[in-house]
This record gives sequence, C-alpha cells and structure tokens, in this order.
Amino acid sequence: MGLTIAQKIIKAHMLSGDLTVGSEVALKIDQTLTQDATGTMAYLEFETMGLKRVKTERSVAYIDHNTLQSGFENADDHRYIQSVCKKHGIYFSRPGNGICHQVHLERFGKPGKTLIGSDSHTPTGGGIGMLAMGAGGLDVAVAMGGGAYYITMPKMYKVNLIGKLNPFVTAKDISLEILRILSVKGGVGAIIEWGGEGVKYLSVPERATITNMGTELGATTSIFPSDEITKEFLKAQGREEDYIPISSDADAEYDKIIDIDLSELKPLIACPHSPDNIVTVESLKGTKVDQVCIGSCTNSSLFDMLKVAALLKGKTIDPSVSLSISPGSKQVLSMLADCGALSDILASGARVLECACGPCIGMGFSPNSAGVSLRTFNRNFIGRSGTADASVYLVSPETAVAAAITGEITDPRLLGDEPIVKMPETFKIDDSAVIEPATEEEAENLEILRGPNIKPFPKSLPQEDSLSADLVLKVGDNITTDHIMPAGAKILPYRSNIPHLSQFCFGVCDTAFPERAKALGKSIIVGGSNYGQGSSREHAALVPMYLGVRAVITKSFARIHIANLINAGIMPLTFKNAEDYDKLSQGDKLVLLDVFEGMNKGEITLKNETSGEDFTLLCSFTERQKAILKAGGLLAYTKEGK
Ligand code: MIC
Ligand code: SF4
Repeated sequence: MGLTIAQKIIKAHMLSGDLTVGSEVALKIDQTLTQDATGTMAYLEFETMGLKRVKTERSVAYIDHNTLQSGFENADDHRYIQSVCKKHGIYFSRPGNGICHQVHLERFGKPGKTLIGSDSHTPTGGGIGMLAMGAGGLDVAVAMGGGAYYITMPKMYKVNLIGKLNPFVTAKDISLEILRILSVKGGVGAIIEWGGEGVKYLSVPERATITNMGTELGATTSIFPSDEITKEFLKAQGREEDYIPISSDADAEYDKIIDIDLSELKPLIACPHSPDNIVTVESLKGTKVDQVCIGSCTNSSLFDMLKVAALLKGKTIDPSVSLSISPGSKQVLSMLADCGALSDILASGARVLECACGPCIGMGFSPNSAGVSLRTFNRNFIGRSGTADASVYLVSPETAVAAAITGEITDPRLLGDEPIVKMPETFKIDDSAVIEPATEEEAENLEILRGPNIKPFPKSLPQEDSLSADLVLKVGDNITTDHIMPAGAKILPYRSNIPHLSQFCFGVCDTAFPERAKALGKSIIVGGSNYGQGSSREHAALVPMYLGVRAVITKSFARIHIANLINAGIMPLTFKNAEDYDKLSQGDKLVLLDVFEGMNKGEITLKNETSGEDFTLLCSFTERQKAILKAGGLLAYTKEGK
C-alpha cells in the first residue's frame, strides 16, 4: 500500500511503534521552537533535566507573545530565555524579529523534517511539507534533550482542491470553509493532507495560512506536498539547498476525502465566539464595525501585507474604525518599507504595531465595550481579545480592509479590481536579530540570568489507587485553554509564576474556582466534549494541578491538552456513557475506585457518594503514560531515570 505525505515522514522518524491508527508512535524530532509565553516554563523544565546542550538539529526560541514589557516580568523572562539559549545551544530570535511561525517558515523550516513547538500553531510549517506539531512545553523540553515525542498514530484525511479561487476569495476562506465542513472537533485524531490540482495555484504563504488554521480543527497537523512552489520559496529565501520534493503515493489510502471546489467559494466570516461559526461575508453586510486587526501567524506574510497595502493605497479608513496592522516578521516589515507599501498603509490611517502576536493574544488593542472587531486571526474565543463583551469575527485580509474602509462588514468583491501580488524572486535576508548560541567551550562559564518573577516548577503528586475528591467545577462543551488559563496583557507576564497565575484559572467561567479548589486540596473537574481545545499552553494543566485537581472527566479531550494533563500528573478520563455527564453536579463527593487496576483494564469505576450512583469511565493509557501518572507527572518520571 502506498503512503501519504505524513506517513512517509513519520516512517522516516519512527523510533518505535507502527503506522496502525490509534497506536502510540515515538518520533525523533529534528527541530523545536518555543515562544516566550510557554518558553520560560519549557526552559525551566529543560534545565531540570540537567543536560548541557540541545540534541536537535535546530532549536529556536522566539520572543513574540509577551513583548509589551509593561513591568519587569517580561524583560526578565526574555533575559532568562536569552541566557539559556546562549548556554545550551539554542538560537534566540529577539523581540521584534517576528512571530515564531512566520519567521520559522521563512528562515528555518525544512520539508521532510519533524518540528515540535510549544505553540499550537506550529503546524504552519506544514505549508512547506514539514511534519510540524504543537506540543506542551515539557514535551518540547524532552525533545530538545534528544528524547522522543509520542503521538497517537492519527487517521489520514485528504482535502482535494479542485479549480481555482475567484478574485477576492483567499486561502483564509479555504480555512474557514474546512472549519464549516468539519467543525472545531472535526480534525481531532487526524492529519490533514492538502492536495488536488488546486494546490498548484497556492503560494507558500497561502498554504501556510491553511496549515496554520488547521489547528482550529483540532487536527494533529496539516501538510502540503513539497513541490516546485516550495522550491521557489526556499530559493527566494536563499535556502534552495533545504528543498526536497515530497508527495503522497498515488495509491495512498485515506480515512476521509473531502473535495472543495475553489471556484465555488465565496468570502467567508467566522462569527463570535468560535472559529467554526461560519457564514458568508455577504450575509452580514452592513454590520457596523469598530475595530479591524490585520496580522497574526495566520495572515501576516509579505504576500498578505502587499495586498492590504495595495487595497488601502489612496484611501482613508472610516473615521469610526480603528485599524491595526502587525506584519509577521522583520523581513516582511522591512520589505514593505523598501517598496513604499508601508507608506500607503500609514497614509490610510492604520496603526502599525510591532511584528508580534499583539492583539491576537489580547496584548493591547482590546476592542471598546461591546465592540465589533474584525480580525484576520485564527481564534475568536470569548474574552480572548481582552474585552469580555466584544464580538470578534475572523476574516481574510481583503475582507478586513473592506470593513476598515467602509466602517461596516462589506463583501471585498465590491472593492474593484483585485490587486495582483507576486512572490518576490528574492526576499531580503537579514538574520542579525537571531543570536547564535555559544560554543560548548564558551558556554561552560556562562550564567543563567533569573528574575524574581520566575518561580520554581510546582510539585505534582503521584496518583493514588483510590481517589476521593469533590467535583469542584462542571463545565460544558468546547472549553478552550483560554477558558481554563486565560492570557492577555494583565495575566501573560505571570506565565513563569504559577502561584500568581492560579488566581485567574477558569476566570471566564467561575471566578470563585481557584479559592474553592485550594480549599478542597484535592478535586475533580467535569467537562463536556472537546475539552481543552485551542492553545498548547501547559499552564492549563499545571495551574489546575497546582490547585489540587487530580482528575478531569469529560465526554472527549483535545489532543495537546490531554498530553499536557498526563504530563502534569492529572488523570484524563472519559464517560463510557455520555449521558452520565448529566448525572453529576458541582459539589458531589466522588471516589475513583481501584485506579491502578482500572488503568490496566481501560475502565475505572466512579462512585458518586452524594447520589449513591456508580459510573464507568474510560481510559486508554499506554504503559509509559501509566508510569507517568503513577510517578506524579513527566518531570518526576524523567527524574526517576526513565
Ligand atoms: C494562542 O494562540 O493561544 C497562543 C498564545 O499562541 C498559545 C500559546 C500560549 O498560550 O502561550 C498556543 O496557541 O499554543
Ligand atoms: Fe501568536 Fe496569535 Fe499565532 Fe498564537 S495564534 S502564535 S498568539 S499570532
């Protein structure tokens, strides 16, 4: 049987396991990336492992999330990460150099290689045929130390692109269309390969928009073939030698095949508060808009920015709209400056922000009260923008410009002729903002610089054979990591201070949760389906662990979050009968019986002492995962010398 693109890369990197769907596969990881909001914790974990140098082919630390430096905390974190990088063999991308995924695609990603990153949008690298996956910080730390990365062998989905996009219909609309078809749960347990004749009309930045937003489907990753278009892109980045062709075999088999006829697509928009809440832009025409934000790792390439500049040229934005533009990298910004496009953007009345995540993670530019914000980003979860009652819509850069000019949601096809933007033959290459690590010899005497906000990693406890704990919080379906551990300008600076961070845990759902959990000492959370979707932030597991949460029982989990829970020593369990969810209430006294035997059987009995009822819960832990839970988390397990 032939192989898919992902199966080929997995096979070439497999340390143990096989290609059977659902089995555990250990992968050799070639490259890692971190960003600062998850990086400090990942490097603290790396340090705990006591290794001198990273063992990967290339590891890069980016500073892109937490760049406001509104207090000493961010600056201290950056200095800490920079000093760890210098000492341990990691490349350090300075603040201002750009968003990790954009810069990694431009300068470091390679077709056919494996990449894991402590950020859920790491699959952006699939745009050049990499097997790129988001992971928790601890998994990235282990991979930097040369350890394997474990995945559950995913199913293979294929999306066949037929025909060609019409003017003003973009790669972002393809991403929104697949979200409409599959929903935010539809990619869980799958890798999505993009193929069909339509692929040859998509440039690398367009492909990267699609693989980036594949994260919102819950997919393990998304991937495009590496072809002549990939080669041209790498050549223009001065990296032709990194090119290798990769495609799937003609007889490769897929678990699902979806056809999308590009010529039939229209400009689409994701409505509040979920990326899969899709309608046509046309259907919302006339809705008043207060704010428009263009940028983020989804839509901040030179390709996107040149189109935006061309559409804004000679126009002034509507007086009632505030427009922000954050180019994805220093390369993008300086090329916009060199060709004059930046002046066109500025002349329109736009505010040009730093090359960083910025408004996407609520770091500034929060909308006004009950404001309507159109964003080219990938997530519109409630509260993420920093304004609790804002309505955030996700759109293409073209639709964003149309709203900025008219002050209301407007079909971009009404803007006139579509600007034709070509990829440059050569990009401007200047890697001076990437600081190289010291040699092993020089590194010996280098000191790690720590600030007072960097608190030690919290201690987790081994799982017990019989767990008696109260049901501390019951939540519904599609709970995101932004619900569990919110970000934003007020909270993000404390990512390396778990005790402080814990005050904000589940703040969106129930502000009394942290105090209640602390008072109980040991507790259990109950959730609906797709619990933990969204970000890779391991803080969404570490903070509940710090607050005493010992198990989370749901209808289903998102991939990265379930791994983070196990790494933190928290037991993820699912209901055998989904209806049992309705039979549990907050405050119930629960007991998990014969946990260790149950782990082996794959079924654990839950006794609800309050109602007197018994339920069956499911688990499917591998031997390694059972050992991690019994040890009290991955760090404790690694320290035991496993
Ligand atoms: C996000 O988009 O939610 C983030 C911020 O990039 C996160 C990482 C984080 O929480 O630090 C992600 O996507 O993994
Ligand atoms: Fe940054 Fe937003 Fe991309 Fe996350 S989704 S990496 S916050 S730009």
